[in-house]
Amino acid sequence: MRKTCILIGAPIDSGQRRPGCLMGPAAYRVAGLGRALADLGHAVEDRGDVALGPLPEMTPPEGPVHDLPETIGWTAALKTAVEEALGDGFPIVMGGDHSLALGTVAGAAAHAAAVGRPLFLLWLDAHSDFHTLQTTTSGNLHGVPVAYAAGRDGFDGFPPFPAPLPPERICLFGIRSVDPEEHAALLLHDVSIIDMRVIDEFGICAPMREFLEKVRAANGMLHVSLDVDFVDPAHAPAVGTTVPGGATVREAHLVMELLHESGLVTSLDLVELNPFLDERGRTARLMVELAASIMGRKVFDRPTRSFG
Ligand code: HAR
Ligand code: MN
Ligand code: MN
Ligand code: MN
Repeated sequence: MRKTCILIGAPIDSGQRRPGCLMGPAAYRVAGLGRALADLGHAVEDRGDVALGPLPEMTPPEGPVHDLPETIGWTAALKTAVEEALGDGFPIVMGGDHSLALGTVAGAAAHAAAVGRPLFLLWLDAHSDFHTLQTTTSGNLHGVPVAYAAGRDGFDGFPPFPAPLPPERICLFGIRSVDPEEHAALLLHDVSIIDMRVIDEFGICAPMREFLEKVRAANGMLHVSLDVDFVDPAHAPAVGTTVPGGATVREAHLVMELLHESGLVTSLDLVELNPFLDERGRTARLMVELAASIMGRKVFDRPTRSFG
């Protein structure tokens, strides 16, 4: 189905300490994201980069939390951008580190609440990103957005999350790095956890289909947040937080193909690309190809689902 893809640049690197993610939107444009989507027959509207609004006045908290006012500022800006874009089409947010999802998921949740549908969240990542401002030891706020979306306490200074997601509407897929505090909190929440151990044993398809069936049965909207480090660093080196043992290129494409076939995805983040760490643009190009897969590109376009 032809969609109106709305590209939103989110040049954000306040969510961690290594500079470079703010070049992400430019790298996606150079790698031809818009062209790839247009080639699939979609309408493409690039809304440019989101601007950071006024920062909240606050005394920075004690402890490790890094760049809190900036991150709160970006959260407000991205929430508005995604909520508006969902009224007009299919938002694709070009990050920027994963702290941008504090805003994008909030925007999607606000839109879903307004249209009276439940929002589901698929988190494709090496990490669970389930810290709060209180539990993070690194202080890097790219490690907290799932907890914010789940409505956990510990987000002083942030706007309250609109319509927090019950944990059973959240799926962490591909994870293989979970801090002790996150682990303890996840045990108390019924988030569905498809870690690499599950994927090794059952493959991509069965767990993904199970989650998608839940979304379909609830007539849900589905926000997909794709972290570069979901893919194994051998194929996607341009990320600050590499964890070996990730998805292969084909596994990542298969996830995207299943998501496309489901017809359930309503918004997408592309996060954590650090072009400064890339090798001749290969990670940026892989991410563009994965985005094309989720928007309908196929290896071979069979008229029916048969293999003869
Ligand atoms: N859990 C670690 C921390 O909080 C690492 C978080 C890394 N997060 C991302 N996004 N790169 O998934 O510091
Ligand atoms: Mn900083
Ligand atoms: Mn992440
Ligand atoms: Mn990650």
